Amino acid sequence: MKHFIKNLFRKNSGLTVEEQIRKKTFISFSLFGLLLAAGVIAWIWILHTPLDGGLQGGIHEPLRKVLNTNDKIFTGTFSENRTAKEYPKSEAATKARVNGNIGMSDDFDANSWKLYIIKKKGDTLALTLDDIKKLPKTEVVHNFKCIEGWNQITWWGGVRFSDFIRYYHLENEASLQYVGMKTPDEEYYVGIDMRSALQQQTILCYELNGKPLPMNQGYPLRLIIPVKYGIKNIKRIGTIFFDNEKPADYWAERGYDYYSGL
Ligand SMILES: Nc1nc2c(c(=O)[nH]1)N[C@H]1C(S)=C(S)[C@@H](COP(=O)(O)O)O[C@H]1N2
Ligand SMILES: [Mo]
Repeated sequence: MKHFIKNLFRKNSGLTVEEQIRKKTFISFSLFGLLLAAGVIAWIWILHTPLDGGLQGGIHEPLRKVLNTNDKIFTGTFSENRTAKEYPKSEAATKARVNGNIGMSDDFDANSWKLYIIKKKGDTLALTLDDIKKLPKTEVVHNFKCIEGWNQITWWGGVRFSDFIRYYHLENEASLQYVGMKTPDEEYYVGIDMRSALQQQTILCYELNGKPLPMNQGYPLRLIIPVKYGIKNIKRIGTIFFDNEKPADYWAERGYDYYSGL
C-alpha cells in the first residue's frame, strides 16, 4: 500500500507497466468519485435553498437565476422584426382546442364587462368591447403552442396592441419595461416584456375563425401573442397595467420560464 501511494508521485518512466496501469486506474476512479460527490453536494445544496414562488411553490432560487440569465440572453437578442410564421386561413383548425380555465369562473357577467386600463394610481380607463372594435382589425394565423406539448394552427382577429396603445395615448405607459394583464377575478395573470407586447403580431383578440370568441376561449377579449407559448395568451382580460418591475405571472410563480418566448 505504502509502495502504491509512493508510486502515485513517481514519474511513469520509473514504474513498471503494471504499476503505470494501476496508477492511471486509481487516478481516473478518484477523479470520477470527486466529481460525483461535488455534483451530489451541489444538488443537495440547491434543494435546501428557498423556493422563489413562496407559498405557491415555484423553483429553487439558484435555478431561477439560471432562467433569469436565459431571459437576459433572449431579450438581448430579440429583434422587433422577429415574427412568428403565419399560415393561410385554410390551414387553420376549424375546431380550436380549449385548454385552461383558471380565472374563467361561471358567475362571470359578460354584459357588465369592461376593460380597465390602469394608467396611474387613480387614473383608469374603462373601455367597452365597442371601444376596442372600432380600431382597425388585424388578423393572424399562426401555430399556437402549449408547453404541455400540443400545437395547432389557429386564426384570430383583434386589435394590434401597438395600435391600441397609440389610439388611447398610452405611449408613456408603454415606455415602461412590462405590461401586466389579469382576469376580472384576478385568478389568472401574466406579465409580458413590452417589446414582445408591442410586436406587430400581438393582438387584443375578440375573434376566432372570423366569429366572436367563444366563452371558454376568452370572450369578450383575450391576448394573442404569437411570439410566446400558450401560457402567456391570457383569456378573458379584465385589467391591463404597466410597470418597470416584472408583473406577477401565474405560471412563472409555479416554476415556468417568465419570458416563455418561442
Ligand atoms: N384565463 C386563462 N387564460 C389562459 C389559461 C387559463 O387557464 N386561464 N391557460 C393558458 C394556456 S396554458 C393555454 S395553452 C391557452 C389555451 O388557449 P385555448 O383554450 O384557446 O386553446 O390559454 C392560456 N390562457
Ligand atoms: Mo398551455
